[in-house]
Amino acid sequence: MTILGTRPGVRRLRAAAALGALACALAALSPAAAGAAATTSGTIAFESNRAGSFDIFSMAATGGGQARLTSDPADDLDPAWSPDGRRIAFASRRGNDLNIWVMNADGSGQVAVTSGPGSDRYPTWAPDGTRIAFRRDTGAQSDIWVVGPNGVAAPITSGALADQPAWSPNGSQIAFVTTRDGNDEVYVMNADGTGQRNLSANPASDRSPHWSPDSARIIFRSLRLPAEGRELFVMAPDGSGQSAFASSPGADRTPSFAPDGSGAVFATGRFGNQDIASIGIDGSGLRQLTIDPATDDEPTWSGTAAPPTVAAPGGGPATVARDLTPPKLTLRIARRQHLRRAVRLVATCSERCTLRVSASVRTRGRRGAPRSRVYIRKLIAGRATVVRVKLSRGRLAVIRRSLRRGSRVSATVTALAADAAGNLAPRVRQGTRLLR
Ligand SMILES: [Ca+2]
Ligand SMILES: [Ca+2]
Ligand SMILES: [Ca+2]
Ligand SMILES: [Ca+2]
Repeated sequence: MTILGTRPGVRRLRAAAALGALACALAALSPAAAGAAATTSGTIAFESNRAGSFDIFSMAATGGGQARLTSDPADDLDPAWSPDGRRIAFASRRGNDLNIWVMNADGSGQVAVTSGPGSDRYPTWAPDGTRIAFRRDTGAQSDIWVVGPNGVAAPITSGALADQPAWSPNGSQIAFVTTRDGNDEVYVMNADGTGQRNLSANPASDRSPHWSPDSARIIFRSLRLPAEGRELFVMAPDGSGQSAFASSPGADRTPSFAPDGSGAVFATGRFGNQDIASIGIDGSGLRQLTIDPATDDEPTWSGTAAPPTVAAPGGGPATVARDLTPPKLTLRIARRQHLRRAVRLVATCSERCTLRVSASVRTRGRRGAPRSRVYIRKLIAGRATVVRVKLSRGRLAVIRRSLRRGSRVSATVTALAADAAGNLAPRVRQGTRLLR
């Protein structure tokens, strides 16, 4: 989907104003949903390919202050906060070999801590901050290794077909993924590699385990609900009480607990491309945190890392972690649509906004597939901007036929606003309007 011309000349602005007068404002948001959202404090690291290769980024838990921490042309993946929040371990393919690296939380001091043959990924810190467990895949074997402060790495499993280790915050156990039983299962073992046992025990794929801060719960993603795709589950560390806490038609993956246990941050396809979102541990309070059209993945949340800082436009101090009151965003769908190529909207924001728009058009009660590509538009405070949501030729033909037959045609538009620091409004604005 593409947003067409936005340079509204004076005439178009007048036309927009006229359209605005004709069109009724879209439905206002309902008040905050019941239930507990995840905290908005702390700092989140994640990977994104928005600058070409994958890099590690950090941001406030409101989405504000997004900072790029690595800039190597090789892929940088799998960030993991040290327990004190001062360093980030990650995997990097520099030199065409995957190894574990460590850097300071601001991206300085990047140094490899493993080397040599084998693809090393998924670092996870021991709670004392001196050792890092990771997966080493040599092609013949895939096991969990631990590298200590002296730089010496040693395996703690043998022939385990193991992947994605996660060290419990109390230090006693490491959860991991293995295919030894014919499908992906979440296992747990003692931190020395003994006592391995299957926790998930389900024929569907179960991956990406991560511990709650009190080591009393493990979240993971499972494909066991085939109609839903990848969904987030929680269970006790003995495998009991497995239940889904986040599910939607869009795939949810790579969950990580909030530092206070109030919820989780995860990667999701719910918003048209892969983005980072947070959600309360009871499944309420979904909040989108990234709006970039690139792939954003593998988020991890620290309660002790220093919050990100960015300079405000103009040089003043930026309010980076703002629990944003949604800017007053008005969306109108023009009543008289010519429907040559697009549904025409008029958007006005009370402050500088980054706007993501998606739309679906329903004919005779049949909903068209919501547009999955993302429009990113920057709106200037208070200025009405015409936005055209382009539709496919086939979709337009169907809509025109419906209109000729006198059928009802309605458009639903969803928009999310962000402030200048990148904090995203906690909820979207959505409205539906009859085109005829
Ligand atoms: Ca990179
Ligand atoms: Ca290597
Ligand atoms: Ca399984
Ligand atoms: Ca994205």
